[in-house]
Amino acid sequence: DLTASFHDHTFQTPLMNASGVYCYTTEELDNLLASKAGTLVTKSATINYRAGNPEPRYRNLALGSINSMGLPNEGLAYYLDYVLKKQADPTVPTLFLSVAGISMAEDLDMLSTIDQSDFNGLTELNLSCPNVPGKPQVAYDFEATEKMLAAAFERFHKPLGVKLPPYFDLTQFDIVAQILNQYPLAYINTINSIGNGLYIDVDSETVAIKPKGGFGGLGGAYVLPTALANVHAFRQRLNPEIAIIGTGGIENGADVFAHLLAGADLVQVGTQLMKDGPDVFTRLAAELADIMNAKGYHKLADFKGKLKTL
Ligand code: ORO
Repeated sequence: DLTASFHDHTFQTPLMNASGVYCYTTEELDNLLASKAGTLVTKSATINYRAGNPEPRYRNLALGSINSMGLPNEGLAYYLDYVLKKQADPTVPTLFLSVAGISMAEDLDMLSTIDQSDFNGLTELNLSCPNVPGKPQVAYDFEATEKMLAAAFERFHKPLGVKLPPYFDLTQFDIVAQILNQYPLAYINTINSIGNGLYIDVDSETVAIKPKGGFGGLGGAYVLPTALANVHAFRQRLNPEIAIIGTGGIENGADVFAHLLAGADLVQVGTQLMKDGPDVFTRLAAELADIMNAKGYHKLADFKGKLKTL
């Protein structure tokens, strides 16, 4: 039984896409709904359509991926319209709607629009896009993060989560958790890609992607231990009411199991979904079930958050 409870909701599996991957168009979103994913999240939206950065802007690598998409998206109305249509269908699970304004004003504007809509799913505020030239990742600025959350909760009355960048120093986890614990967040999603990696092809002596001279967010196997550390460090520090989505480096069922063991309630798949398409969820669900059977676990709660130390 792979049923996952999350906030006030249950999903058939704990698996879903990571925002940005396979979720730009209604066709891709429909394909995710038809897959073994328990639910989905839409591509982070800005108010208006954005073309994003020049191509090539995504590369699969042997150990993961590098991207500098620059928030290409169809605009908030497109994704809000999609989730509103789907929520009328009782066979469709609760959906996640992601927003990533280029400024705090744009974030607040989109949150107000969603608040005033009939959307009854979960909203994810992306505070961690590393790829808009000239724009810092909001959640590395602790003062800006606190201001953002205070302003967000003044006008937003629906379940809200935040997408965080990876942190690396244990004092950062202490500071960020102390900020997050002051607000009635439904969840956090950790991690976004590890920002501003640089992949170099030695044969051609060139970078792998065009934007920002080759600097881009890393995903895949490169990031798994960092992702697990962020899930676990936040689970140790956050109020128990704040759920956690673990994202980063999932290639197989064992990686899903590790995220759940570290304390994730749901997990998201980015690079591997890019490589395999939505059928990846069939394989991951089967591999997770096999591991659980071999260990004698019947449900996720049997091991979720129960990581052992030495
Ligand atoms: N890429 C990422 O890795 N994370 C984001 O939040 C956004 C993008 C992008 O659109 O470039």
